[in-house]
Amino acid sequence: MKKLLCFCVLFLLSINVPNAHSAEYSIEMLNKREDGQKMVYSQDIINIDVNDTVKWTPTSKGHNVEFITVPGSMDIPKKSKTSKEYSYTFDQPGVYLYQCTPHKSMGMIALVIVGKDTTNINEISASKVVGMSKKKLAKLIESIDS
Ligand SMILES: [Cu+2]
Repeated sequence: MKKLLCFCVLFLLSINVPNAHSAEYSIEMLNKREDGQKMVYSQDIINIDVNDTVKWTPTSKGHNVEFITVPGSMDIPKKSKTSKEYSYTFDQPGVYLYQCTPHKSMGMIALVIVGKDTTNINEISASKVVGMSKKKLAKLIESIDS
């Protein structure tokens, strides 16, 4: 009985180790989303853990992923090729802002929040976005705060 209890405790401990398994999430690049929004990613904000991967799929053609603001002093990842699948593994916590280069003025921007860390939100909010993306960015940031 004691042995069984010990096994159970070990088992519970083992499944609670953070980042024991990193996950992969999928985001689609779309001309039109189910909610009627045009030129959008399937998710405006995605919350993931450190070391998780996001894979962007070119469900509609003509889109890409270009990071604008990333946490701290890390380098901005290279922008992806238009109409190609793209994956990125987020090993640094914080908020990441990205846009679609061809539709950056049409509000085609989105956020990745890694490890629930929003300490760089002021840099995100000061990011240079254009056209309809200005309003959208403000809206996205507002939705994080609430
Ligand atoms: Cu686009």
